[in-house]
Amino acid sequence: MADGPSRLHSGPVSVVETACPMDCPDSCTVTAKVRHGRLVSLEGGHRNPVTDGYICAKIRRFGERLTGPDRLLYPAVRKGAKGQGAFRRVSWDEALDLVATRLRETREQWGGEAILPFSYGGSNGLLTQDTTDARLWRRFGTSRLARTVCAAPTGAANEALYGKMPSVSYQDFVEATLIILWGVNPSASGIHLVPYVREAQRRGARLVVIDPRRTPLARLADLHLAVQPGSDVAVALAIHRHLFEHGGADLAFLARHTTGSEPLRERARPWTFEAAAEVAGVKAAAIEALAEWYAESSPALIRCGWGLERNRNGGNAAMAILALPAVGGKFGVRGGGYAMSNSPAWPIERTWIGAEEPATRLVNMNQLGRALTAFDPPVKLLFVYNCNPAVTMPNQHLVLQGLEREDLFTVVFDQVITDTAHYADLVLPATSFLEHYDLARAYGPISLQIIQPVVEPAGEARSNTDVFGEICGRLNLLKEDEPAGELDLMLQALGDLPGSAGDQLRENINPEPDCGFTPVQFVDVLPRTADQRVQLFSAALDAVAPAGLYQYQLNPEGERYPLALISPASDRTISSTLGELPRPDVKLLMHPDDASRRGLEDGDEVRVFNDRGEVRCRLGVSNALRPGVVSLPKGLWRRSTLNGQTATALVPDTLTDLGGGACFNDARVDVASLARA
Ligand SMILES: Nc1nc2c(c(=O)[nH]1)N[C@H]1C(S)=C(S)[C@@H](COP(=O)(O)OP(=O)(O)OC[C@H]3O[C@@H](n4cnc5c(=O)[nH]c(N)nc54)[C@H](O)[C@@H]3O)O[C@H]1N2
Ligand SMILES: Nc1nc2c(c(=O)[nH]1)N[C@H]1C(S)=C(S)[C@@H](COP(=O)(O)OP(=O)(O)OC[C@H]3O[C@@H](n4cnc5c(=O)[nH]c(N)nc54)[C@H](O)[C@@H]3O)O[C@H]1N2
Ligand SMILES: [Mo]
Repeated sequence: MADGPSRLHSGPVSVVETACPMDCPDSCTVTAKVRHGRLVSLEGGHRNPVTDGYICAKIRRFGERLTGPDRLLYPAVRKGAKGQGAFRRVSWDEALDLVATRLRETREQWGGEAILPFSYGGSNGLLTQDTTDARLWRRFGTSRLARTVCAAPTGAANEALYGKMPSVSYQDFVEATLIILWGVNPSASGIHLVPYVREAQRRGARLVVIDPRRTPLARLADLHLAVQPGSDVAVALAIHRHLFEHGGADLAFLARHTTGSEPLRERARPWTFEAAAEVAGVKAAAIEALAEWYAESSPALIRCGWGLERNRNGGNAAMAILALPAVGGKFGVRGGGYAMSNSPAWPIERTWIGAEEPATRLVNMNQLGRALTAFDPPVKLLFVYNCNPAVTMPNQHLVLQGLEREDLFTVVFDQVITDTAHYADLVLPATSFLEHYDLARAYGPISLQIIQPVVEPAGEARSNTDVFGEICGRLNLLKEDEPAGELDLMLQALGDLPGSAGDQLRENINPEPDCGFTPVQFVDVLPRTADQRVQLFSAALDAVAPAGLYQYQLNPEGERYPLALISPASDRTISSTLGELPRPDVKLLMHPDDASRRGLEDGDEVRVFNDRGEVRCRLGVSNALRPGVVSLPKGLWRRSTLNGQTATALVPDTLTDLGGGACFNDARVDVASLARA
């Protein structure tokens, strides 16, 4: 914190180059314009060549969050009922003493595992999570958190098959002659990919989109498979079957670079085009066309997204999809293979934490509601940061029920007074990426950039590194001379980065990882499995997955609730970040057939319900959705619907087949008019 008048960029006008850490694959370079210490504008910068010159409309508006009415400016303690959001300002000293005292008392009385640190940190750089915070929790011996809300099933699949090999970067999409966008909507979730896909099309590439919704790129595709949510594993296995049975399998590649192709072939055998079409609700001929195109095209590229993983079948779906380039022999050429999270391109060890993980209780974050209401020993102290679980975790009703517990002490450390912060006993104000140092690692294209403060922190906001460093200090958990402040940690992290990345970053150069910016799979990078082969089948995982590997399971709730609810990323928020800003009418989207069957019309007020909850909002009738599927935006705040429940109220807290992931797109619901309720 500055203890005098602000000096930072306080001249008439300055231009600061920084980067965006939001949870989006792209990681834009951002040029901030500041006048007399106040932010004037945010525009695209040029250091990251892929995001060259433009940023999304959301981040352009980030200034509205920075100084908006929801911004947290001071530490404060609760003075009303939980959920009410009434607070009394306290000093940082009081606040930090309170945290330290509560941590000590809770551990003494209930044991360290009664403390649950809760963070996801998707929209954080490398320094605002897993630095002094991890040091605190590890050394103090709290419960551990499995950060599974996102990318757990796809991550488990990528790890199992390829040991998380870096994948095809955006720049190389233009080389592909067939691009399959599978369960991904870059027009909202990573906009800088779109021009590369369009350029590939201009050069003659075929485009296939597999998505229950007609997304903007689905409209421009040669083939759109509007599959039923959760059926991807069947579609992928039908393509495998075709490859194995009609000469499309690359036997030489399989022999040399893989293990386990036989069991995969066996599991694929029942999945004729007709069988897969039946489950997916699409035409068998369409799957056949896709299989033939895939067999005959090279370079053929599959972009595996995250929409398909959020389902009980998500892990198996991701495995079956990621196995396709191995069976089809699509690696070894620029633009061929698969594209997924590229964060493994920078293998960063986080040595700066300086503490080993203890063997304490591991809590799956997707079951926060259960953890707060049914665990023994109970959770008595919850410390939430980098996360907004009241609206982003499954089974919202149970999460809120847990947060309402009078005997639970909840700390929420955030930039704004989120829906979760309304339930806090203590709120702490956090800085944003425009107010602190950090490192932004992209996970679509490959890049690593420095984030630097652009303006002074609003009010008394402080950075995570500083605050957790201070708490460590109050609990005597710091070793002598250990860096615990923001800038010290930044310098330490730069020193600990692989190769000369740290030195290059200091000199404002884009560092290049060992695999290069645009790796060709099986040329520049090999699987990071023990034997450097693709593990197409693992007996261990086969035993863990409820139905076994490469198997499909039906959602039994479909019998009572005929509509599948999905809740994908929207262009208004990043998860729930920026969800506080005013947004136009929020709608449940539904196909015209499903609407007329229920006597519903566009603009009607409806209730979307199942046994878990009910969301009240307006209806949007749209043929962009396939019949039988309805959609609500991800990341809504409670104020965005008519009754304060959001999509997560309808989402089960069951876990995916692999990776313990969330089943956001595996909800079954029905819809009725509110007027007639
Ligand atoms: N603007 C914006 N950008 C974001 C985010 C955001 O909230 N807003 N979130 C960021 C984060 S945290 C993530 S993880 C990524 C996610 O980015 P994406 O990978 O694009 O994931 P989603 O938006 O969840 O879903 C993508 C598509 O999958 C479809 N889908 C849903 N269920 C299924 C299914 O069962 N099978 C198939 N084939 N498709 C299905 C949806 O209709 C949707 O169009 O985006 C990041 N970027
Ligand atoms: N219905 C539905 N829900 C979903 C999904 C879905 O598909 N459907 N997708 C899920 C996915 S993919 C994800 S990744 C999760 C994400 O869910 P969350 O992890 O809850 O992410 P956000 O909603 O972005 O909340 C992050 C919070 O951290 C705060 N923050 C940012 N930077 C800092 C910092 O430096 N310090 C501190 N202390 N706080 C900071 C932000 O202000 C924000 O309130 O949402 C999931 N929720
Ligand atoms: Mo995510």
